Amino acid sequence: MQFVHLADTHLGYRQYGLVERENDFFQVFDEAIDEVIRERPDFVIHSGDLFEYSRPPTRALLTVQKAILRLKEEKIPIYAIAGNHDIVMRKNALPPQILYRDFGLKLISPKKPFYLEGDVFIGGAPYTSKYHSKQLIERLQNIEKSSHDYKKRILVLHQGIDRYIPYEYEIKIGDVPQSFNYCAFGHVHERVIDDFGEGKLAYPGSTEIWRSNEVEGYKKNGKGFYLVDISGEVPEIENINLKLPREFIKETIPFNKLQEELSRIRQHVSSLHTKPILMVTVEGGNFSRSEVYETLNHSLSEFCLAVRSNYKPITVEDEKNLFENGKEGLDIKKMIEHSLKDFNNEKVNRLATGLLKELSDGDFKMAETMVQDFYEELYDH
Ligand SMILES: [Mn+2]
Repeated sequence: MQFVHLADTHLGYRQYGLVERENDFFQVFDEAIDEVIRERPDFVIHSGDLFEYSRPPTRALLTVQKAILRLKEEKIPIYAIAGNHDIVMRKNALPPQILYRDFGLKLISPKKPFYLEGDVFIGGAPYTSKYHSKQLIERLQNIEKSSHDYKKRILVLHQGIDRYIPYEYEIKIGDVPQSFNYCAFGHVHERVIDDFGEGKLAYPGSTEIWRSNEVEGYKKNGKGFYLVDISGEVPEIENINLKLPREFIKETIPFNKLQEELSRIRQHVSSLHTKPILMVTVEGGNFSRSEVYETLNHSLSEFCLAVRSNYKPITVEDEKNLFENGKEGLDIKKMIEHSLKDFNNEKVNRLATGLLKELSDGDFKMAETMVQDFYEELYDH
Protein backbone atom coordinates (compact mmCIF):
# COMPACT_ATOMS: atom_id res chain seq x y z
CA MET A 1 0.00 0.00 0.00
CA GLN A 2 1.68 3.16 -1.24
CA PHE A 3 0.65 6.77 -1.26
CA VAL A 4 2.08 10.13 -2.27
CA HIS A 5 2.40 12.87 0.33
CA LEU A 6 2.57 16.35 -1.19
CA ALA A 7 2.12 19.86 0.26
CA ASP A 8 2.75 23.59 -0.09
CA THR A 9 2.52 23.92 -3.86
CA HIS A 10 1.44 27.59 -3.56
CA LEU A 11 -0.11 27.83 -7.04
CA GLY A 12 -0.78 31.35 -8.20
CA TYR A 13 2.21 32.80 -6.39
CA ARG A 14 3.93 35.40 -8.54
CA GLN A 15 7.32 35.74 -6.85
CA TYR A 16 8.89 39.20 -7.22
CA GLY A 17 5.89 40.11 -9.36
CA LEU A 18 7.30 37.98 -12.21
CA VAL A 19 4.96 36.03 -14.44
CA GLU A 20 7.88 33.63 -15.15
CA ARG A 21 8.02 32.74 -11.47
CA GLU A 22 4.28 32.12 -11.42
CA ASN A 23 4.80 29.77 -14.38
CA ASP A 24 7.62 28.00 -12.53
CA PHE A 25 5.23 27.07 -9.73
CA PHE A 26 2.73 25.72 -12.29
CA GLN A 27 5.43 23.84 -14.16
CA VAL A 28 6.80 22.08 -11.09
CA PHE A 29 3.24 21.16 -10.04
CA ASP A 30 2.55 19.60 -13.45
CA GLU A 31 5.83 17.74 -13.17
CA ALA A 32 4.80 16.47 -9.74
CA ILE A 33 1.55 15.12 -11.19
CA ASP A 34 3.45 13.44 -14.08
CA GLU A 35 5.70 11.79 -11.52
CA VAL A 36 2.74 10.72 -9.35
CA ILE A 37 1.15 9.04 -12.35
CA ARG A 38 4.43 7.26 -13.17
CA GLU A 39 4.69 5.99 -9.58
CA ARG A 40 1.08 4.74 -9.57
CA PRO A 41 0.38 5.10 -5.82
CA ASP A 42 -2.91 3.90 -4.31
CA PHE A 43 -3.80 7.47 -3.37
CA VAL A 44 -2.44 11.00 -2.92
CA ILE A 45 -2.55 13.32 0.10
CA HIS A 46 -2.11 17.09 -0.29
CA SER A 47 -1.47 18.64 3.13
CA GLY A 48 -2.48 22.23 2.40
CA ASP A 49 -1.35 25.46 0.75
CA LEU A 50 -2.37 24.08 -2.61
CA PHE A 51 -2.85 27.72 -3.60
CA GLU A 52 -1.08 30.90 -2.61
CA TYR A 53 -4.35 32.75 -2.05
CA SER A 54 -7.83 31.86 -0.92
CA ARG A 55 -9.04 33.44 -4.18
CA PRO A 56 -6.59 31.95 -6.66
CA PRO A 57 -6.09 33.26 -10.21
CA THR A 58 -8.14 31.35 -12.78
CA ARG A 59 -5.06 29.75 -14.27
CA ALA A 60 -4.16 28.25 -10.89
CA LEU A 61 -7.70 26.88 -10.56
CA LEU A 62 -7.50 25.36 -14.05
CA THR A 63 -4.07 23.84 -13.41
CA VAL A 64 -5.46 21.99 -10.42
CA GLN A 65 -8.64 21.00 -12.27
CA LYS A 66 -6.54 19.44 -15.02
CA ALA A 67 -4.42 17.59 -12.46
CA ILE A 68 -7.44 16.27 -10.56
CA LEU A 69 -9.02 15.04 -13.79
CA ARG A 70 -5.80 13.27 -14.79
CA LEU A 71 -5.63 11.55 -11.41
CA LYS A 72 -9.31 10.60 -11.70
CA GLU A 73 -8.68 9.07 -15.10
CA GLU A 74 -5.81 7.05 -13.62
CA LYS A 75 -8.10 6.05 -10.71
CA ILE A 76 -5.81 7.61 -8.11
CA PRO A 77 -7.91 9.22 -5.35
CA ILE A 78 -6.70 12.49 -3.81
CA TYR A 79 -7.31 13.70 -0.26
CA ALA A 80 -6.68 17.29 0.78
CA ILE A 81 -6.93 19.79 3.60
CA ALA A 82 -6.86 23.58 3.50
CA GLY A 83 -3.65 25.32 4.56
CA ASN A 84 -3.35 28.83 5.97
CA HIS A 85 -2.93 30.23 2.46
CA ASP A 86 -6.09 28.51 1.18
CA ILE A 87 -8.31 29.90 3.90
CA VAL A 88 -9.98 33.23 4.40
CA MET A 89 -10.02 33.94 8.10
CA ARG A 90 -13.76 34.18 8.29
CA LYS A 91 -16.17 31.86 10.01
CA ASN A 92 -17.61 29.16 7.70
CA ALA A 93 -15.49 30.35 4.76
CA LEU A 94 -14.89 27.62 2.18
CA PRO A 95 -11.42 26.88 0.78
CA PRO A 96 -11.08 26.72 -3.05
CA GLN A 97 -10.37 22.96 -2.82
CA ILE A 98 -14.14 22.51 -2.42
CA LEU A 99 -14.52 23.31 -6.15
CA TYR A 100 -13.04 19.92 -7.05
CA ARG A 101 -15.30 17.78 -4.88
CA ASP A 102 -17.37 16.70 -7.88
CA PHE A 103 -14.14 15.94 -9.77
CA GLY A 104 -13.20 13.45 -7.08
CA LEU A 105 -11.09 15.44 -4.61
CA LYS A 106 -11.86 14.37 -1.05
CA LEU A 107 -11.67 17.36 1.25
CA ILE A 108 -10.95 16.60 4.90
CA SER A 109 -12.77 19.24 6.94
CA PRO A 110 -14.42 19.73 10.34
CA LYS A 111 -17.65 18.49 8.71
CA LYS A 112 -15.96 15.42 7.28
CA PRO A 113 -12.93 14.79 9.50
CA PHE A 114 -11.99 11.40 8.09
CA TYR A 115 -12.27 8.98 5.18
CA LEU A 116 -11.51 5.32 4.68
CA GLU A 117 -9.38 4.32 1.74
CA GLY A 118 -9.76 0.53 1.79
CA ASP A 119 -8.78 -0.24 5.37
CA VAL A 120 -6.65 2.90 5.76
CA PHE A 121 -8.00 5.63 8.04
CA ILE A 122 -7.22 9.14 6.72
CA GLY A 123 -8.22 11.86 9.19
CA GLY A 124 -7.28 15.45 9.82
CA ALA A 125 -8.24 19.08 10.07
CA PRO A 126 -7.65 22.30 8.13
CA TYR A 127 -5.17 24.91 9.31
CA THR A 128 -6.18 26.37 12.65
CA SER A 129 -4.69 29.55 14.09
CA LYS A 130 -2.93 29.58 17.45
CA TYR A 131 -5.87 31.53 18.81
CA HIS A 132 -8.13 28.51 18.20
CA SER A 133 -5.59 25.83 19.10
CA LYS A 134 -7.76 24.51 21.96
CA GLN A 135 -10.45 23.66 19.45
CA LEU A 136 -7.90 21.94 17.21
CA ILE A 137 -6.55 19.86 20.11
CA GLU A 138 -10.11 18.74 20.90
CA ARG A 139 -10.60 17.82 17.24
CA LEU A 140 -7.39 15.82 17.29
CA GLN A 141 -8.60 13.83 20.29
CA ASN A 142 -11.86 13.04 18.49
CA ILE A 143 -10.05 12.01 15.31
CA GLU A 144 -7.80 9.74 17.35
CA LYS A 145 -10.86 8.09 18.94
CA SER A 146 -12.47 7.54 15.53
CA SER A 147 -9.28 5.94 14.23
CA HIS A 148 -9.02 3.30 16.97
CA ASP A 149 -10.44 0.32 15.11
CA TYR A 150 -8.35 0.69 11.98
CA LYS A 151 -5.05 -1.01 11.40
CA LYS A 152 -3.45 1.76 9.32
CA ARG A 153 -3.98 5.35 10.42
CA ILE A 154 -2.87 8.61 8.79
CA LEU A 155 -3.21 12.07 10.33
CA VAL A 156 -3.26 15.05 7.94
CA LEU A 157 -2.54 18.55 9.30
CA HIS A 158 -1.23 21.90 8.13
CA GLN A 159 0.31 23.37 11.25
CA GLY A 160 3.51 24.72 12.70
CA ILE A 161 4.72 22.67 15.64
CA ASP A 162 7.08 24.03 18.29
CA ARG A 163 9.67 21.32 17.58
CA TYR A 164 10.09 22.53 13.98
CA ILE A 165 9.28 26.24 14.12
CA PRO A 166 9.97 27.40 17.67
CA TYR A 167 8.62 30.96 17.17
CA GLU A 168 5.59 30.60 14.94
CA TYR A 169 3.92 27.39 15.99
CA GLU A 170 0.23 26.87 16.71
CA ILE A 171 0.49 23.60 18.60
CA LYS A 172 3.15 21.78 20.58
CA ILE A 173 4.53 18.39 19.71
CA GLY A 174 2.90 17.03 22.88
CA ASP A 175 -0.52 18.00 21.49
CA VAL A 176 -0.15 15.68 18.49
CA PRO A 177 -1.60 12.21 19.16
CA GLN A 178 1.07 9.53 18.93
CA SER A 179 -1.04 6.61 17.78
CA PHE A 180 -0.94 7.33 14.04
CA ASN A 181 1.28 5.34 11.68
CA TYR A 182 2.02 8.40 9.60
CA CYS A 183 1.55 12.13 10.24
CA ALA A 184 1.21 13.74 6.79
CA PHE A 185 1.87 17.36 7.62
CA GLY A 186 2.23 20.59 5.67
CA HIS A 187 3.26 24.18 6.45
CA VAL A 188 6.98 23.78 7.11
CA HIS A 189 8.68 24.38 3.76
CA GLU A 190 11.79 22.39 4.65
CA ARG A 191 11.75 18.62 4.38
CA VAL A 192 11.26 16.81 7.68
CA ILE A 193 11.06 13.10 8.49
CA ASP A 194 10.95 12.18 12.15
CA ASP A 195 10.24 9.12 14.25
CA PHE A 196 7.07 9.83 16.15
CA GLY A 197 5.22 7.46 18.47
CA GLU A 198 5.21 4.11 16.72
CA GLY A 199 5.32 5.73 13.30
CA LYS A 200 6.63 8.70 11.35
CA LEU A 201 5.92 12.41 11.20
CA ALA A 202 6.78 14.10 7.92
CA TYR A 203 6.70 17.41 6.10
CA PRO A 204 7.48 17.05 2.37
CA GLY A 205 8.24 20.80 2.16
CA SER A 206 7.30 23.22 -0.58
CA THR A 207 7.63 22.15 -4.22
CA GLU A 208 9.32 25.39 -5.34
CA ILE A 209 11.54 27.97 -3.63
CA TRP A 210 8.88 30.19 -2.08
CA ARG A 211 11.25 32.29 0.03
CA SER A 212 14.94 32.82 -0.64
CA ASN A 213 15.77 31.27 2.74
CA GLU A 214 14.66 27.91 1.29
CA VAL A 215 17.63 27.80 -1.09
CA GLU A 216 20.03 26.15 1.37
CA GLY A 217 17.48 23.48 2.29
CA TYR A 218 16.78 22.84 -1.40
CA LYS A 219 20.49 22.36 -2.15
CA LYS A 220 20.78 19.91 0.73
CA ASN A 221 17.54 17.93 0.49
CA GLY A 222 15.98 18.75 -2.87
CA LYS A 223 12.34 19.68 -3.37
CA GLY A 224 9.46 17.40 -4.23
CA PHE A 225 7.25 14.93 -2.39
CA TYR A 226 7.29 11.66 -0.49
CA LEU A 227 6.30 8.23 -1.70
CA VAL A 228 5.22 6.36 1.43
CA ASP A 229 4.76 2.63 1.83
CA ILE A 230 2.64 1.82 4.87
CA SER A 231 2.42 -1.93 4.35
CA GLY A 232 5.03 -2.78 6.97
CA GLU A 233 5.31 -2.20 10.71
CA VAL A 234 6.97 1.21 10.20
CA PRO A 235 6.27 3.35 7.11
CA GLU A 236 8.99 3.48 4.50
CA ILE A 237 9.48 6.92 3.00
CA GLU A 238 11.14 7.63 -0.32
CA ASN A 239 12.17 11.15 -1.35
CA ILE A 240 10.98 11.99 -4.85
CA ASN A 241 12.86 15.03 -6.10
CA LEU A 242 11.53 17.31 -8.81
CA LYS A 243 13.63 19.28 -11.22
CA LEU A 244 13.08 22.97 -10.53
CA PRO A 245 12.65 25.07 -13.68
CA ARG A 246 15.49 27.49 -12.83
CA GLU A 247 18.46 27.98 -10.55
CA PHE A 248 18.32 30.21 -7.52
CA ILE A 249 21.86 31.48 -6.93
CA LYS A 250 23.08 33.19 -3.77
CA GLU A 251 26.49 34.87 -3.71
CA THR A 252 28.28 36.96 -1.11
CA ILE A 253 31.11 39.05 -2.51
CA PRO A 254 33.50 41.46 -0.80
CA PHE A 255 33.36 44.96 -2.22
CA ASN A 256 37.11 45.06 -2.89
CA LYS A 257 36.76 42.03 -5.23
CA LEU A 258 33.61 43.29 -6.93
CA GLN A 259 34.88 43.31 -10.53
CA GLU A 260 36.58 39.92 -10.57
CA GLU A 261 33.70 38.26 -8.73
CA LEU A 262 31.18 39.78 -11.11
CA SER A 263 32.99 38.41 -14.14
CA ARG A 264 33.12 34.96 -12.53
CA ILE A 265 29.37 35.08 -11.81
CA ARG A 266 28.69 36.47 -15.27
CA GLN A 267 30.48 33.57 -16.85
CA HIS A 268 28.41 31.10 -14.85
CA VAL A 269 24.99 32.68 -15.38
CA SER A 270 25.58 33.21 -19.09
CA SER A 271 26.16 29.46 -19.52
CA LEU A 272 22.76 28.47 -18.10
CA HIS A 273 19.87 27.41 -20.33
CA THR A 274 17.24 29.09 -18.19
CA LYS A 275 17.78 32.52 -16.69
CA PRO A 276 18.37 32.14 -12.94
CA ILE A 277 17.31 34.24 -9.97
CA LEU A 278 20.48 35.78 -8.60
CA MET A 279 20.85 37.18 -5.11
CA VAL A 280 24.06 39.04 -4.42
CA THR A 281 25.20 40.35 -1.07
CA VAL A 282 28.00 42.90 -1.33
CA GLU A 283 29.84 43.34 1.94
CA GLY A 284 32.65 45.30 3.55
CA GLY A 285 33.85 48.78 2.75
CA ASN A 286 32.37 52.19 2.23
CA PHE A 287 30.60 52.20 -1.09
CA SER A 288 27.70 53.86 -2.75
CA ARG A 289 24.79 51.45 -2.91
CA SER A 290 23.33 52.98 -6.00
CA GLU A 291 26.61 52.68 -7.89
CA VAL A 292 27.07 49.05 -6.87
CA TYR A 293 23.45 48.40 -7.80
CA GLU A 294 24.06 49.89 -11.24
CA THR A 295 27.23 47.83 -11.72
CA LEU A 296 25.50 44.60 -10.70
CA ASN A 297 22.57 45.14 -13.00
CA HIS A 298 24.70 46.33 -15.86
CA SER A 299 26.90 43.23 -15.91
CA LEU A 300 24.39 40.55 -14.90
CA SER A 301 20.79 41.41 -15.67
CA GLU A 302 20.79 40.30 -19.30
CA PHE A 303 21.55 36.71 -18.14
CA CYS A 304 19.22 36.64 -15.13
CA LEU A 305 15.48 36.67 -14.65
CA ALA A 306 16.05 38.85 -11.60
CA VAL A 307 19.06 40.28 -9.83
CA ARG A 308 18.38 40.99 -6.19
CA SER A 309 20.99 42.78 -4.17
CA ASN A 310 21.79 43.17 -0.54
CA TYR A 311 24.38 45.36 1.11
CA LYS A 312 26.34 44.77 4.25
CA PRO A 313 28.85 47.57 4.83
CA ILE A 314 30.03 45.67 7.89
CA THR A 315 31.59 42.24 7.28
CA VAL A 316 31.41 39.23 9.56
CA GLU A 317 35.08 39.90 10.34
CA ASP A 318 34.32 43.50 11.39
CA GLU A 319 31.52 42.31 13.60
CA LYS A 320 33.91 39.95 15.35
CA ASN A 321 36.35 42.79 15.98
CA LEU A 322 33.60 44.95 17.38
CA PHE A 323 32.85 42.12 19.73
CA GLU A 324 36.47 41.52 20.79
CA ASN A 325 37.36 45.16 21.26
CA GLY A 326 34.47 45.82 23.60
CA LYS A 327 36.05 45.79 27.05
CA GLU A 328 32.70 45.85 28.84
CA GLY A 329 31.66 42.80 26.85
CA LEU A 330 29.21 42.58 24.00
CA ASP A 331 26.96 45.59 23.56
CA ILE A 332 24.25 44.24 21.29
CA LYS A 333 22.43 47.55 21.28
CA LYS A 334 25.53 49.26 19.85
CA MET A 335 25.99 46.47 17.31
CA ILE A 336 22.43 46.85 16.06
CA GLU A 337 22.80 50.61 15.84
CA HIS A 338 26.06 50.15 14.00
CA SER A 339 24.73 47.70 11.44
CA LEU A 340 21.56 49.72 10.88
CA LYS A 341 23.31 53.06 10.63
CA ASP A 342 23.09 52.87 6.88
CA PHE A 343 19.33 52.86 6.97
CA ASN A 344 19.69 56.31 8.36
CA ASN A 345 16.37 55.71 9.96
CA GLU A 346 16.01 56.35 13.62
CA LYS A 347 12.62 54.65 13.78
CA VAL A 348 13.88 51.29 12.47
CA ASN A 349 16.77 51.59 14.86
CA ARG A 350 14.51 52.21 17.79
CA LEU A 351 12.25 49.30 16.81
CA ALA A 352 15.19 46.88 16.53
CA THR A 353 16.81 47.75 19.85
CA GLY A 354 13.40 47.99 21.55
CA LEU A 355 12.35 44.57 20.27
CA LEU A 356 15.63 43.08 21.42
CA LYS A 357 15.01 44.38 24.93
CA GLU A 358 11.34 43.38 25.22
CA LEU A 359 11.86 39.95 23.68
CA SER A 360 14.83 39.11 25.86
CA ASP A 361 12.80 40.25 28.88
CA GLY A 362 10.02 37.97 27.68
CA ASP A 363 7.51 40.82 27.39
CA PHE A 364 5.81 39.65 24.20
CA LYS A 365 2.79 41.92 24.68
CA MET A 366 5.02 44.99 24.76
CA ALA A 367 6.98 43.77 21.73
CA GLU A 368 3.75 43.24 19.81
CA THR A 369 2.55 46.75 20.69
CA MET A 370 5.86 48.21 19.54
CA VAL A 371 5.58 46.50 16.16
CA GLN A 372 1.96 47.57 15.74
CA ASP A 373 2.83 51.17 16.59
CA PHE A 374 5.72 51.05 14.15
CA TYR A 375 3.57 49.92 11.23
CA GLU A 376 0.69 52.21 12.09
CA GLU A 377 3.07 55.13 12.04
CA LEU A 378 4.60 53.88 8.80
CA TYR A 379 1.28 53.69 6.98
CA ASP A 380 0.05 56.97 8.38
CA HIS A 381 2.57 58.74 6.25
MN1 LIG B 1 3.07 27.03 2.86
